[in-house]
Amino acid sequence: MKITHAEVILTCPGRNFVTLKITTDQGVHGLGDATLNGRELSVASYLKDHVCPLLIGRDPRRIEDTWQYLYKGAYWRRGPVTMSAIGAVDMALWDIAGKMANMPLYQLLGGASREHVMVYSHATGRDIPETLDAFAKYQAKGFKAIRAQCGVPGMKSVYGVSKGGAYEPATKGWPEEQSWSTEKYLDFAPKLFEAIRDKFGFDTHLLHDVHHRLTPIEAARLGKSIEDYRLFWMEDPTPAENQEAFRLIRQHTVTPIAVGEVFNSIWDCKQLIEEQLIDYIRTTITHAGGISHMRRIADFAAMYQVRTGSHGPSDLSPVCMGAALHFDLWAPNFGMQEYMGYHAETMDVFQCAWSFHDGFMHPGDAPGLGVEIDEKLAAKYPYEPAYLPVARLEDGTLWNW
Ligand code: CS2
Ligand code: MG
Repeated sequence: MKITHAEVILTCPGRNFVTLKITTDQGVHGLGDATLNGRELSVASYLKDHVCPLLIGRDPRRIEDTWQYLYKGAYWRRGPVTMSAIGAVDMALWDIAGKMANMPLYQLLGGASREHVMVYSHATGRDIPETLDAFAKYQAKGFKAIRAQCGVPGMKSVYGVSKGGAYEPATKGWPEEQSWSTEKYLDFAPKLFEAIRDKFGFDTHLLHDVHHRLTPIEAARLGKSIEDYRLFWMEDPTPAENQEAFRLIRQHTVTPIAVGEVFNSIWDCKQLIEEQLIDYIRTTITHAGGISHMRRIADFAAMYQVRTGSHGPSDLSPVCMGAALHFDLWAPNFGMQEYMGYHAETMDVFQCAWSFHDGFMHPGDAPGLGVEIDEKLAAKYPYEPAYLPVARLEDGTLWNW
């Protein structure tokens, strides 16, 4: 069996997505998501110019060997562009393997470890009453876990708060400039969680994303000050390039920590996991080298009782979401899956076998990933340049967005 075609599909049905389609001489094809928000064209070029030509003629069943070939064979290892490209190839080859075996991916991985996958979505508001309303709406939809983000008094714009409609961080054109005040945020955040617990009690899991904004000692202070509200997790409390920094946070608080949406490999989370400095690892199928590499991360994490909590924003395509749900259903140490949802146009372009019911998702039983793309419709939505915002402190210093 041989790979005969590998092509990249760029489309913008509501937002940009990069999809890899690999076809075999037996007419079976597989899809992989290669979307890297704000840097889509780099991954598309990496695939088109450097990876697709190498795939032609290879045996699609040699998934592991292809992974090693692309990782070790590039000489230049890791990084979001390389690992997203490898991730897309890996996903597409698993999709082909599932279709050839006539089995859904989760069965190939070893079968379901649970009935379905708990997912969380985002309740956001410009102030506390609006966030409480949004929280109630997600509860009414059946969600058992909800992330809460809220505008902060005195700050013009805050991460995670939409300007109306579904939250979408990227904007068309040049990066938007936002401002940030740690003092105002730290003062306000506990009040948000207090209001949520007062109104809704403790039955729904409560999550929150700090989005890399604090220093380690500030993160420790936040974690300590919100312990009574028993968050499911506090996400990305401080940038994680320096993994040791999390020791300091751990010394001060028992608020659980989730990190890793910007990581690309097992090496990025090695110390965080080995020293049990986090509770949930948020790497994703697309950005962390596909199903083959994510399985390594999950198994490694399991040794230290760290569970998975994969990133699932609307800027990863439904192909990644499909792959993630198969993975989550299998992973023995699954913890939680993010599911932000998609624009209606996106769901017209991608046909998905997955389902949502009462706060849980299931990948479905279609062979492979269970996600297909309508290429004709995709062609009607050409790529549009869009970027994530940048954040500055109130004095103009560039900060972590
Ligand atoms: C986020 C994302 O989902 C999350 O937890 O941190 O919204 C993130 O900002 C985007 O995926 C960036 O592209
Ligand atoms: Mg996040």
